Amino acid sequence: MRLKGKDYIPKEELRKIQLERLKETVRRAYHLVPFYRKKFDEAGVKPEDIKSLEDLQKLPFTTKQDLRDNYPFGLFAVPMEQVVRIHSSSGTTGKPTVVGYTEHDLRVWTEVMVRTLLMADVNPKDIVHNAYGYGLFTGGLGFHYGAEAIGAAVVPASGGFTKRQLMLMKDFGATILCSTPSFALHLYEVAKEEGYDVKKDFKLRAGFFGAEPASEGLKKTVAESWGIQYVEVYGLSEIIGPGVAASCEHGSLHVFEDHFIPEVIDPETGEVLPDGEEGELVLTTITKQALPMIRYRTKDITVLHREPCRCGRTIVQMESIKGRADDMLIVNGVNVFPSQVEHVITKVEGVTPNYVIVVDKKGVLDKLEVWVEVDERLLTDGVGTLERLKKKLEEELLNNLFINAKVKLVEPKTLERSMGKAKRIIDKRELNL
Ligand code: DLL
Repeated sequence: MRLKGKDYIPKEELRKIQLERLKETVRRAYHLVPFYRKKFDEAGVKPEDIKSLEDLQKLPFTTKQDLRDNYPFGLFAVPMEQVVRIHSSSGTTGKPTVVGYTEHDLRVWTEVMVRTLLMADVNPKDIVHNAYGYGLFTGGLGFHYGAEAIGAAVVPASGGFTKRQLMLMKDFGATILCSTPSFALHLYEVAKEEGYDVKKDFKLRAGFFGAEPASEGLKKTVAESWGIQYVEVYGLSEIIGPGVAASCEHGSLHVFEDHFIPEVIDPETGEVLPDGEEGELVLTTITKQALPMIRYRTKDITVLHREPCRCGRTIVQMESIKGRADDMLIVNGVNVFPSQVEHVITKVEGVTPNYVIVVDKKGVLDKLEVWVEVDERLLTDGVGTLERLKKKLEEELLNNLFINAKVKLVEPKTLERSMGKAKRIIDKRELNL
């Protein structure tokens, strides 16, 4: 429980710790990583110029491309004999991004994962069913080490084999589920199909969900169907893995800012935005040894808030990620994220939260089609019902998001399920060009 106290540290004290750690990180990066030295020199900044937390803004950004250009280990700040773990993120194009950890880094990671799990008071009596993928992906091992450090019993289920996972969850009496939100929904759907009485057969009391965006509607569906506390977890391998931020009992995501300093910038100009304004999240690690990340552009769109949280934690709050800048669709001039489409869908009665967005081009205009699975119970209703439902969804999308999308209702269980991160967009524009 001592670690939980770190979330309540007085703000002034926190700022002091951050500044000290930031200075040290910048010094190490400059002297140990030629890439950072070159970039800082080009920008005309020296480690000594960092005298306050605001001076962070003087430093240049780091991007995924920088990691790729220095593939695999070019940004490491320690010799390989000090590296004890390597992870990598798959990356849809080109080389993966590779990240390394020293023993100290693994301790930091475990600490933030313990603080994450304490958001639902995970304790030694808990049985933690970990359905995040084990392997190069950071989800599996990140949760594993955190839960073990608490003394809970971890079931390293990893992804896939849905029916077997349900059997183990029931037979072992899992109290905690860790998975992507889309997989949690999939587990629930299969549990119903298999005839489980979800609230009686399972002992789940909380779940830790992340690695992909989830709308408020999907979170509510997952929490209510399983009857559990929904803890959101945010993170990325470049920074550490899961455990950069986690949500408290009031649903506010808190960034563990004694380890990671967040900023929000205008993605176009790079200008730092004031708290309360939406933009791209930029993160700086201030305790990591093997791979210090300075002003890393995450491409994730969010808002920071510093007003006190009802839970009493003093560390900064972050809104749930709306989406990645890469995934933002521009439909005839209107910007829209898949999570916003999801939010609209989850508010309409008669459909499930399973959907994909198909983007195509018609002349110069982008054309959007949303395929949504209807609720099984509606299949026996007449064509008229389905037609009205389709119209209703189209109207809601237009009224809420100002986009003209065509809705296609599809039969239950026809859209592909993912065992990890869900794929929500099918972009035909690239194929047509
Ligand atoms: O997804 C780490 C993780 C594992 C986080 C398990 C939470 C739970 P990457 O594979 O490197 O790492 O992907 C990082 O996933 O930049 C976001 O775009 C997205 N992401 C992660 N958490 C959330 C979240 C892991 N809670 C990328 N909400 C990030 C929305 C998320 N997007």
